[in-house]
Amino acid sequence: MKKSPVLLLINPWIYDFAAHDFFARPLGLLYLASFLAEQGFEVRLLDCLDTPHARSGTFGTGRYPKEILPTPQALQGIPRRYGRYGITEADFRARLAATPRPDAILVTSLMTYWYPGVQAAISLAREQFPGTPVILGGIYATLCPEHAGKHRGADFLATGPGEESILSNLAAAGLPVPAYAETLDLDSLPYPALHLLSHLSYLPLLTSRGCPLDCLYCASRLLQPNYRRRRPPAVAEEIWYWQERLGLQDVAFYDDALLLDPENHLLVILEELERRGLSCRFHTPNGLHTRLITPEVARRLRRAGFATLRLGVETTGLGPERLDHKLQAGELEEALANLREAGFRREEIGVYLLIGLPGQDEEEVINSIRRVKELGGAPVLAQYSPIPGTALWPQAVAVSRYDLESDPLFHNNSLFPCWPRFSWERYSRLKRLVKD
Ligand code: B12
Ligand code: SF4
Repeated sequence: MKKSPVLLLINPWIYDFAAHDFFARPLGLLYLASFLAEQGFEVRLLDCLDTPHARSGTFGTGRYPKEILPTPQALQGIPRRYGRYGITEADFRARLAATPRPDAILVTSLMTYWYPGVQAAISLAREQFPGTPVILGGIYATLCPEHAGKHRGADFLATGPGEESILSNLAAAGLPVPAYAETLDLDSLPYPALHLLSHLSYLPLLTSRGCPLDCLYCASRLLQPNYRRRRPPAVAEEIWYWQERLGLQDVAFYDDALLLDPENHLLVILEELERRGLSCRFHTPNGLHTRLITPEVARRLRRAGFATLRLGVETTGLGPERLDHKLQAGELEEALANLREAGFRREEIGVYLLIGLPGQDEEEVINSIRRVKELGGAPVLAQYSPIPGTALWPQAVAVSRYDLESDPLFHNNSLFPCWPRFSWERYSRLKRLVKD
């Protein structure tokens, strides 16, 4: 029998000032892994973030191990400790050494400003396997193709959804690939290869890809140009499948637009789970569309066991300066009242407030924090990260005190790159206001 080509899939380290596993797993790479296994490849995974940290927080979240590193030249002067999050370099080398020589190495990428981790992983993998082709894909590769192409040491760069491009990239790298008829039907893809992770503590789940809205600061459309949904029974079946095998109760939705058209999507999924007698604890680390939280939706979320809610609100201001089309007068008030009425406690209702936007006034943030608290929600400050290709990018570049176009390190949200008068003291004041 002919031997299957071996592919080594790598999820690199995070290099940053701060990182927390708040339901973060490399779902894109895991989807690619199962897709390739189905196409006949032998797939090996090396996930730099798959450490036993997970149970240090609630619901399987937690703190990654961190090794302090020198701060890169471009970020000098930031009074926080830069470092590498995840497994140690020695561990990475040992795992590479224990892997049979692969026919190709596939590397994923997430935040644009985490590229030093990508670079480090590629360079060590090349040391161990000289001559093996390296293909880089994922979010950083898609949002910064020029930078990724020039600087990261891969032989091939893949942008956009990997299922559409990986076979032609492997063929270009000289591997034999099967014929494959592309499909837009998400339910025809195999489940992500969650079983390859050693320390999984919750199920990451996607019921759709993309988002039909177009908020000025968001990259959703650049990453997934078509909004597509799975069929509700297929989603329920996947949850059942993983619960049977992995016995995990916590489920984290990764959707950009989970709540759209609830009567035909999320509520049907929840109904199906109830019919099957499945009990889960759900988390929505990505913001939900606030205006869609009707009394009925709120009741159903409560009954189904939603434990971590995050609402995508940006700001409570309703003037023309809003950068999204997500909220109109009275909608936040109504959504929060509906959630409280359904039995959610304040600390369970996290309301994302985007801070550090170009031209954003600190007063507006203060008002938003106060308003959310008054309404019975818990404000959660989400620091803005400027993203190339988004409608807000030109303005971000114009106001930033960093040369955003020269280096994606400057997209780091910890820098507040688009608040010209930023100071840690101001930020601490805002954080205190959230807590008080
Ligand atoms: C889920 C999600 C999260 C999750 C966890 C993500 C994770 N795995 O770690 C949570 C909620 C924790 C999160 C947090 C944040 N996130 Co986020 N997140 C997302 C989201 C919605 C989906 C990512 C995802 O899993 N998609 C599903 C999979 C299937 O798609 P995928 O990863 O892209 O993979 C596909 C392709 O890229 C490709 N591919 C992937 N790897 C490879 C490899 C090869 C070789 C090939 C060929 C192809 C390939 O094929 C895959 C399958 O089709 C994206 C937006 C989006 N629509 O993508 C934002 C996004 C990545 N997040 C973003 C931001 C800003 C943040 C935060 C900073 C928000 C904040 N202010 O706090 C934090 C920071 C996280 C941290 N740890 O510090 C930005 C990116 C900013 C940037 N500069 O890069 C995005 C783009 C959203 C946006 N605003 O537009 N996030
Ligand atoms: S609603 Fe959310 S996912 Fe959709 S475009 Fe706006 S920020 Fe992006």
